[in-house]
Amino acid sequence: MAGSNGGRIAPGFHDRTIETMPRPELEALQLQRLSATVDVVKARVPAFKDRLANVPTPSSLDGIRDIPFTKKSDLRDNYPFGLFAVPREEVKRVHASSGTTGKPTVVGYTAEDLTMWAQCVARCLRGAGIEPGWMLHNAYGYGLFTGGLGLHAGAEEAGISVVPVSGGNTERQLMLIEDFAPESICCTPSYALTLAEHLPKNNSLRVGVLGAEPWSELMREQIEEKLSMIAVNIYGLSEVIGPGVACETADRAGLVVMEDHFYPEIVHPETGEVLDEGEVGVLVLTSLTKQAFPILRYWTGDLCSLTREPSPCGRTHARISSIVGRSDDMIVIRGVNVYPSQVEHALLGVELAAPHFRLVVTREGTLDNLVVEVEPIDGAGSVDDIGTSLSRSVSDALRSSLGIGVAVTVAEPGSLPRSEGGKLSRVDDRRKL
Ligand code: DLL
Repeated sequence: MAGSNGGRIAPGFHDRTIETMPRPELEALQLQRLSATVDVVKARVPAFKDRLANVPTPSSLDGIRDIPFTKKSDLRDNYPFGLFAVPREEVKRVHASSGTTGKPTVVGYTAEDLTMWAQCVARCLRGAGIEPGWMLHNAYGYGLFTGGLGLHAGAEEAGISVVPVSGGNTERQLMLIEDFAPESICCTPSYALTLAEHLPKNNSLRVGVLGAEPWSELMREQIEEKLSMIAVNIYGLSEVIGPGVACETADRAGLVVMEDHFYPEIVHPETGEVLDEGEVGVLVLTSLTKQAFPILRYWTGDLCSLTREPSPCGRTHARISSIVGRSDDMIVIRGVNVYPSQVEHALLGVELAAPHFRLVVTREGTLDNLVVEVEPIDGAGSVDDIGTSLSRSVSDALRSSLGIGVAVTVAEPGSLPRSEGGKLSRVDDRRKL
């Protein structure tokens, strides 16, 4: 696939030997590391002693299925450090992600964990086609969020010059991109679209490494077209390490899981049964080398599929599809399951609709009601002129993709919330109020 700004961006390697390791060797390594991790959790995490008492040390990779799932509630119940497997003084760093209910989810790293994490992110950046010596504008938030510091360390590990801008202050970000002329950028995809509203097409960027929130193929096309760069999907979650669990290469052929460190399974959202390759289900991840906070069969809630076919670039590690939704951000409208990503997908196919939208969910009596708020693209005309026809086109697109009719309102261009660098919540759920 051609990068749009002057030539093909080719996937590189940070650790070719590991990244192209024959699968039988990789699986032997995984089994050895899995067994060690299970033994460590049993011995050093008292909170899981009872739960794991009857779980045998796996003698094959399928043995992982005897281990119960770990859920977000386990982290909350053992807040802040109750699931750590090393003494507090060996924890060199903590991160946390905002919880939905007050207390954050806290995770910890030893010095070796931080090195491993940086190596995973370095593989992501090199695979995305970023070369040592290039500059990376890092607009992920620095702080408790894993995005900023995670990408920062990976860039340094890969020999990439990093500009630690963090999130927010879009004016300054635009100035720095113009003045420093970085070849690459990392930020959320919604923030890349915010920047694209102001940056000229002939900018210096060639590669964007975007993630931390769901985005669609159509959104990728828009970002690539508006910024004339390739846009590569990076995935991760703080509970498992942060960014760098999986990432596309410049080929954009699925997200390669760093399988020597994280063991992926796809399971049925209701039964928990392990699904076959290609089937969509919940991604469950087990850390294979983490020391401070080893995690067994973590229920990510993220829905995707998996393949173990080798990648076009020669990588042998399994690949996951883009995240198609979460098992828990699903909105049920008149019995139909609706994911924000489906709405986004439908919207991006409507000619005059901007890629900014919000889902407002209200409850009338016992019925949930969904209103989709959209904006026309700049220059499409005033809301008075085109509002009615745009809302009809969007309703039609939503009816054909969701199978139900939903109300659509058209807002003034620029009025819906934009990403300020952090994750953008597209759902305004007023049922809880
Ligand atoms: O978002 C880590 C990260 C930082 C990933 C920077 C990529 C880039 P958390 O704040 O713990 O960690 O949120 C994790 O975000 O379970 C997914 O639901 C969602 N998510 C992360 N990456 C993607 C992606 C970071 N590429 C949660 N596509 C995960 C879809 C994503 N969803």
